[in-house]
Amino acid sequence: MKNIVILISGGGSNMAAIVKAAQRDAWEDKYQARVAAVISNRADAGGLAFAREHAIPTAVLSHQDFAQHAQPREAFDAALQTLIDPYQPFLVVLAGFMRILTPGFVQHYDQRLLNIHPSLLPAFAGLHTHERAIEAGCRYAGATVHRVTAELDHGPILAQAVVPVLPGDTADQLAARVLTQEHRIYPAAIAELLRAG
Ligand code: NHR
Ligand code: GAR
Repeated sequence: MKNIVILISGGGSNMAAIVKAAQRDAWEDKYQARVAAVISNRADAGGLAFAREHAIPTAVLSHQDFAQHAQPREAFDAALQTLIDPYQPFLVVLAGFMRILTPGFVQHYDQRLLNIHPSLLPAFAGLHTHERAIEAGCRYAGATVHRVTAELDHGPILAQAVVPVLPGDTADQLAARVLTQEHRIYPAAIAELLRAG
């Protein structure tokens, strides 16, 4: 069985889209693959309830608990690795996960770590992508599925979707339009990697 471990921080709608695609498209029969666990760095992440309702094991690892460490990010990532590794994941999928990961963590999951970023990379790496796209006068925005490398939002691109920026759009309106497309391309990109083996 190929295990997929999903990391979230919030609503988890991308995670839910992946779980639903895995069930609808019978990933377990087709690819011997399943969402094996959902891990959040926030106890109040909305997505945890969805995962529990779907009988997927969940864990919470709060980054705030590592603030007192000499190297908080390294310590958090080491603990995260300890939670993930028992699943021997084929893929570790960031889905609205909001903590920058250390080079050591990224190296450990070399080639197996994916992210979805709410912009047309290489434009607008980092945060507040929708505000920045509107501010720049972009006519098009979108989302990018990419492999995660040590350099933030710069890994090889696996899939993209484009949406128009409409006159008068607020960041929230644009975010909602982009999110709908995220729910389509993220499961599709993962299925392609599962097919490729
Ligand atoms: N880690 C690495 N090494 N490389 C990437 O490409 C990563 C990553 C971790 C997360 C997602 C990314 C996004 O799609 C992602 C890609 C968080 C931040 C951030 O600044 C930036 C980009 C992304 C995720 N986080 C703050 C931090 O100090 C915290 C912000 C918060 O908690 O709200 O880690 O956009
Ligand atoms: C998505 O738009 C995702 O691309 C973005 O946050 C949203 C999460 O929604 N990710 C980032 O901004 C990462 N920094 P979700 O929790 O409902 O999937």
